[in-house]
Parts: sequence; structure tokens; C-alpha cells
Amino acid sequence: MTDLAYLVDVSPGTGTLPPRAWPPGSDTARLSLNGSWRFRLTPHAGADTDFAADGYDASAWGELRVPGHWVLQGHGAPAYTNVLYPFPVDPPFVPTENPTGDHLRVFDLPPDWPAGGEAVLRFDGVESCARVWLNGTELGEFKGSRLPHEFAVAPLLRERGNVLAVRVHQWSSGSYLEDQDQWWLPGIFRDVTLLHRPEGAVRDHFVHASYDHESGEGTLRVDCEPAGRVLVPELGIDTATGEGVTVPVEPWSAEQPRLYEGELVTAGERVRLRVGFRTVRVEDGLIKANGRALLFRGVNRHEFHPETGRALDPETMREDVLLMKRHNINAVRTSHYPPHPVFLDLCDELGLWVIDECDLETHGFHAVDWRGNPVADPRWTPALLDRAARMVERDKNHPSVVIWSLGNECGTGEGLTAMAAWIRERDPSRPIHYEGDLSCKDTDFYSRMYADHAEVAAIGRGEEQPLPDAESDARRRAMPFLQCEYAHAMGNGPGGLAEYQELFETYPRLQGGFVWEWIDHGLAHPEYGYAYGGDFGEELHDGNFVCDGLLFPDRTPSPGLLDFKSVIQPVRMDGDGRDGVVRVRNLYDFADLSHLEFTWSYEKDGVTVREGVLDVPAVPAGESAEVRLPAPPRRDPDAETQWTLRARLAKETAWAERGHVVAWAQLPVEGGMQLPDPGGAAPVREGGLITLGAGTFDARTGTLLAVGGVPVNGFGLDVWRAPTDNDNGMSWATGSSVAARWRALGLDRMQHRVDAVESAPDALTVRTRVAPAASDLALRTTYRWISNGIRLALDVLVEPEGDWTVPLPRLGVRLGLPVAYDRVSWFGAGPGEAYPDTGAAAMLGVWSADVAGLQTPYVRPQENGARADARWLELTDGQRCFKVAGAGFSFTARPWSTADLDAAQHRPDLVAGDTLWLHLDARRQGIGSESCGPGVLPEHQLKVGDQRHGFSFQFTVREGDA
Ligand code: IPT
Repeated sequence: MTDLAYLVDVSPGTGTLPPRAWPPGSDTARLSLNGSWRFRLTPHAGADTDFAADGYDASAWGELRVPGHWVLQGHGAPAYTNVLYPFPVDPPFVPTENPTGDHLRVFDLPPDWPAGGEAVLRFDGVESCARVWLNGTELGEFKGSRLPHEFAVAPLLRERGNVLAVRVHQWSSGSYLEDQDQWWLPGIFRDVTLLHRPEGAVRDHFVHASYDHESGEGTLRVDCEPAGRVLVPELGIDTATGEGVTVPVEPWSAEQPRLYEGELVTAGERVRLRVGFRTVRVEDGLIKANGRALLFRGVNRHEFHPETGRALDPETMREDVLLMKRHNINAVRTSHYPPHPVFLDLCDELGLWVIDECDLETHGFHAVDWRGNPVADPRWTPALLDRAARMVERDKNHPSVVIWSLGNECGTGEGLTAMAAWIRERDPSRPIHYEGDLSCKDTDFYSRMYADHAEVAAIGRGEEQPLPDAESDARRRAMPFLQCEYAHAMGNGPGGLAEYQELFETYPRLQGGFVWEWIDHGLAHPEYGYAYGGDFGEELHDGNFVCDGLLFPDRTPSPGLLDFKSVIQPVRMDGDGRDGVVRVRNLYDFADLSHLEFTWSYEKDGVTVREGVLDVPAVPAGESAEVRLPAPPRRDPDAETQWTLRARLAKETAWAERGHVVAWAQLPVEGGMQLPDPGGAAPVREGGLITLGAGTFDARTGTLLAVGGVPVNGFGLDVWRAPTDNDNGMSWATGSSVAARWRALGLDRMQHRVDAVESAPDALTVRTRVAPAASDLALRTTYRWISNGIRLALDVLVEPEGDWTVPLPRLGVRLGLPVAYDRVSWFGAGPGEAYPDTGAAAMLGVWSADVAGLQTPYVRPQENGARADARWLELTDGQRCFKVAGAGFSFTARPWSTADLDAAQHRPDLVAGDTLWLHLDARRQGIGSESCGPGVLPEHQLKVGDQRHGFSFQFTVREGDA
């Protein structure tokens, strides 16, 4: 097995060239070797290497798309674990069962391939380890999956029939350093390219472009080997490399990503330069760019595509950046490895602050008390330094990259210190981030993940828990604070975003955060829709914890992303709708408001009756102005009235159309009138039925059976919801999940006992006791019905019995209608879902949808789709309308029951039945983000306590068009 020693060798690879800067463009010849390759999979690592020999006949092999992961192309299967290594923790050794993919590609040089010079074979990403041969000669091997590796190959090249052979192993010592929370996806997943390197071509170049905000000047110096000239025509720069030039410039920022096109010219090559002038530094305890403190409205981005895994095409990368920009996101942490270099080009061009993170995570050592952790073992330090260098050298010329991150969840150790020291030496222009070491000894930030609101507030005030070592404590206290991960976006949620943002905007030390995470890693699957952990029969897995993004796998924004966009909007408009004075606050870090145009509309019962343009001055960043709304139209005491204000792009930008809404606000004017409860009709008993005006009831049980002739079934108090991923999250405080406590209590199997059905001349009263088996806790529930013959009004009184210590999922009523009532309109918050601590994107208005459109397609089915603050709701089958009115209720409407939703594991498990289940809630439990983080804040919990709860609804049915 000696020839397998490289697999478990912990030092950097052999035969590769030193790392260098990625050029966004060059005039030298290049040949893409992406495309269809011959492929063979063997279940272990030691197979004969004869396939690499010249003349090997691979015609019996299959084909594979490169870049790509073989497990997503019909060979073997993907596997998901979060923290656990899916192999024994015995570094640096790997299992004998080590899926190994042999890749072969035969290529000719293009006829115009230049003679002479050097040639470089470049791999932008191979997981986890590759051994490479060209024309039968072994070039070397490398690890470091999401980092580039190059080999010099000129002497081996021939005009025709070059044979490139690459053996890729799923597991290597490098796997111990790549324990990120994601699918294990082996393969050549980024580009393979042959680059001509003429005599005198750029070996490496380093663009230093700083900005002095006091003088308004930028200084450019490009270091290059070999020396050459630097041209930036727009700035009149034509200078030698290595020489600094200072000229007046417009600075680069994520808000105003001003790039200057230039060229670096050496004897052998012209390299495109895209120069962004900016200076980033931590000073006065704040991270500043160009002299101004930043507020990161960030996300963590893994590279993911539901069909191709981490092999992303440029269109997908662009789509990610566009979606971020359109949702007010201004920063991205490249969790947890350097992304494809094109992504960073796009961040330069479109404007995002980037924390570039090294390809390093050893989280699985947590399971063994960090014994043997590579970052604490000096034998691994060269490998760690190699990773740091490959990241910094490749990405050092991107203005968007403002912070280097050493890696994620590696515990602590001297390897990290060595990386930080090397990076500071090589690139003192950028601060360093790492979250996992509370002493912050190697970093410029105090960074945390998932700290709850109270702790973040304490840190904001400088009142954090002190470190035992006074010196470290003092150093950390002087640091700016980041939440490198927060607001875990798994399933329905995250709740509590607005409360975090308020803290970030209150305390200067809190410079924002990065939501975990950008996209659900659900893999397209013929049976499951989107697959998650366990769906491929993995021995160990972490289920749907891999689906915790703001985008669904197909990149449709989830309600969480829409909420985030509203919560982080860079302009706020508040005031009193009655006096018409609006305070407009500019929360940008750099831009004034001149790129926005503001509009108002005046709405009556959710319908716009007038609209116009609001004159807002070009308020500078960080400042505010008061503006006056026009005089409102004549008052109408019966109607609910409000202003809706919008800030839109005044001109098309590189990332959105003119008119794109950046920010909005609604200011209520008048409250409107509640429908009086109708009365008058007397209950009439006939056979087994009681009729009360528009309502028909079961005389024995008092259950509602029909309204206005529309059959109703399953009517009753409802307290259950299909637990969300956040409901299922383990609470730090109680050691169990709220959903587990709900189930233990039996909230999913409440029994309804009828104690009395009482007819009075003007009302029908039904007294019940709603309680789970095996418990003496109960909700005494009294339904009081009245009707005027057309409207049926319900009053519900809930009186708890016993000591309720667990919040309820919901409190409302449920009823089943014929499934044909599938078109819905309502006056309330919309168009999307909203819960007590989510729904910042929902606006008050009149909305309509069909029932299918009300469902939010969370990858693992769970409570979803509730529309909040409804004043009325209508459902129609096209002939008749079933109408509900109430005081700010929320509703869900689904063609399956809560039990079906609760039982479903994947979306295709949900099949429409013949009942439309309508849930009308007076109150609901919030969402929180306890799937990884704090639970629901106290003010958003549905506490039962000993108080009585009352709520009411009116039901009407009318004929005619909907
Ligand atoms: C944190 C990880 O950094 C991230 O990769 C992801 O796993 C996230 O959690 C949860 O989805 S680590 C955790 C111990 C807080």
C-alpha cells in the first residue's frame, strides 16, 4: 500500500506550482478542458494506475461531466453530515472503502496554440484529493478541495492526443480539514484549464489600491513578477509596476462599486485589472471602509445547486449576487471555503463586502473532545499554511474581499495562529476573522454565532461576560463585534430578525451579521422532490439540517428572504399617518438618497384611492429628513385608511430595474369600523339538528355542520400546528424542544368533550372541555353562536385549567370546507406568510391567491403559509363565497390536515383530499430560530397561564361571482 502514502500525508501536495493571483482576464491562450470525460469508479483507493499510461483503452468506461460530482451523475451517492465525520476519527487515516474516481480526457491543442513558453494545467477545485498524470507522466498530487492547484506541463504536451488522467479519492487526510456542514460530494467540481504562459508572462501580481477619504485620492501600486507597466486610461495612469501613483478617484464600496478598468502589461502578457480603491481598517473599535463604519447586512453562502451540487455555472453565481443585491444584502461570508473565483469578480462588479473564508473546518473533533485536532497539532501546520496561502494569493486583488477568515469551527490551536501570522505578513491591508477562539488572540473581531438577543445587546453595551485573562479581555473589549452566523433560516423562519437588526442599529460596536444561510441544499430527487440527509441511505446523517437557507433549492426566495429584505432596508420611513409628517432616515453607509425616488399611496380598506410622488431631499448617509405627506382625502370614519410609502430605484442599476422597491413603510391613519355582531334569530331544533339563522348544528354535540348551506366539518378549537424545524430545535434552556414538550403533553391529540348544548332565545351556547388523554390540563371552551339569518357570529371563550407551563402552538378554530373553495382573497397582511415574529415583508392590503399558492414549499413539510392580521377572508368555489370576518385574525387554508402535514417528510407526501382545512387563529406562537439559536422571544410566545382568552368570527355565505 506504499503508493497510497500520499492519501494520508498531512503535508501540502507535491509537484504543484506556488499559488498566485487569479486574473479576471488575460490575452494569453487557454484551453478549457471542461466537458465530457471518461470515468470509472472503484470502491477503494488502491486500484492499478495503468489507466494513466499512454494508450490505455478506456472505451468501456462511462462518461462524466466535468466540472461535476460523480455522486450526482449516477455513480455512488451523496451523503450529508453536519458535524460528524462519516468515518472513524483517526487522523490522518481514512477508510479502506474510499470511493475513487478515475477521470480521463484526451485532447488536442488548438491549431493556433502558440509555440514556446510554458504551459500550466490548472484545477480550480477537486474534492478531496487528486493525483494527476499527463501523457503517462505523473505530475503530482494535491489536497485542498476548494483551492486552486497548478502544474507546469509544457515539456509533456504534444499537438494531438494528449491524455490527461486524474485519480480523485473521496477521502484523504484533507477530509479531516473539510468537515463543513454540507453534502460530501467528491469530484472535479470546478474548471480544468490549460493555460499558455508565454516567456515574460505574469507569474503573480498584487494590486494595492487604497483610498484616502480625507484627500479623496486613491493610491495604486501593482507589484508584479516580472516587472511591467500598469495602465488605467480613465485615470491617466501609465506607470511602472512597483511604483505608487496617487490621483483623485471615486472610491469603491459595496454600495457604489466603482471599478476602474486597467491593464497590466509585461513582456509576455496583458492582464485585465479591475481596480477598486478602498481602505479597510479596524480603528476606534470599529471596522471602517474609507473612513466610515460599516453595517453588514450579510448572508453565509455555500456554493450549491440542486442538480450540480457545488459545481456552479457563472449564470448561477450571477443570479446569487443579483438576488442578494435585490434583497438589500450588502455582505457575504463565503462559508466555509473560498468560492469559485468568478463569484468574487461578480462581488467586485456589483458590490458586496466579502469575508473570504479559508477551506478549513475540523468540527468533528468536537465529538472526541478535540483530541487530535489538526489545528492544534504542528504536523498539520504546513497544510494549514498552504490553504491560507492558496486563498490569499488567489483572491488578494479583489476589492470586494475586505476580511480574511481563517476557517470555521476548528476549535483552537497554534495552526490558526500560524495562519493569521502568515496572512498579516503577506497582506496587512485586511483584518482577520475567526469565530471559534473566544480569546480572539489571532483576530481583529469579536465574532460569535447564534448569540441570543440579550447577549448581543450586552456585547453592544460592552457588558459581555469577561474573559478570565485580563489582557485578552481588554483586547476583545476594544474589538468590533460581528455575528458571523445568526438567524438560522431552517424551514419556517427565522423569527426574531427585526429585534436583532434593532440592536445592530442601536449599538455602534455591533457591526451586523450574516444570516445562516443563503440556500437550502436540497438535492433534486425523482421521488422526494428535494432530498436531504438520510434520503440516500447514509449510515450517519443529520436529516434536513442541510436545508436551512433563505432560498429554496431552486433559488426561489423563501418568506425568510423577503422578511430579511424588509428588516435590513437601508431607508426607514416612520411617522404619524394622521399629522402627515414622515421622518426619512438614510441608513446607507455611503450613498445619499439621490438614487431613489419616493412614492406615496393612500389606501381605503386596503385599496389605493390616490397616489403620488413624495419629494425627499438627497439626505446624506447616516442622516435623516422630515417630509410632509399631502393632505389626506376627506375622512371616512367607516373605512380603514393608511399611507403606503415606497423608495424605488430612480434609475436602472446593474442589479435591478428602475422602480425596484428598496424600502417601504405603511402609516395607519384611521382604524375603520368593526361589523357589529348580528343577532335576532332564535335556535330551532328539528330532529337531530339545530338551525340558528345561517348556521346548522348537530343538536347532540353542538358542532357546526353548515353555514348558509355550505357544509362544514371538523369544526372546533384548534391548538396544534405541524412543528416547524425551529419548534423541533433543542432549547438551550430546557434541554428539549418545544415540539417535544407539545407532543408529550398531547397537544396533537386533544379530545373535545361536549358538556352542554344550550339553546336560548337569541343564542346557541356549546360548552366543551378540550384536553389530552392522560393529563388533567384542559381548556374549557365555550362557543356562543348568534345569527341574523345571513351572518353567523361566533364568540369563543377559553378558560385554562391546571398549570400550563408550555406555550401553545396556536389558539383558534378549525373547520373543513369542500375542497372546491380554493380561491381566496383577504384584507390583511400579504401577499406572503407572517407569524408573530416574522412577516416583515407582509403589507396590509387586499390580496388574492389560490389555495395552492398559499402553501410555502418548505423542503421538509411543516407549519407554513399563515396570512396574518386579516379583517376578512373570502373563499369561493366560483359560485358561492364563504366569508369570514374578525378582528385581525390569521388563517391557513390547505387541502390536507395538520396531521397530514405533520406526518409528511417530503413535499410529494402531501396529497390534496376533498376537504379544505381552514384554520382561523386568534393568537399564535412565534417562530424563533431554535433549530440553531434562540427560541421565540417572550413577547412572541403564546402563553396560556391562567388568563381567559376570547375571540370571535363572523361567517357569511353569498351567491354570485367571487
Ligand atoms: C454552525 C456552523 O458553522 C455552520 O456550518 C452550520 O453548521 C450551522 O452551525 C448550523 O446550520 S456550528 C453550530 C455548532 C452552531
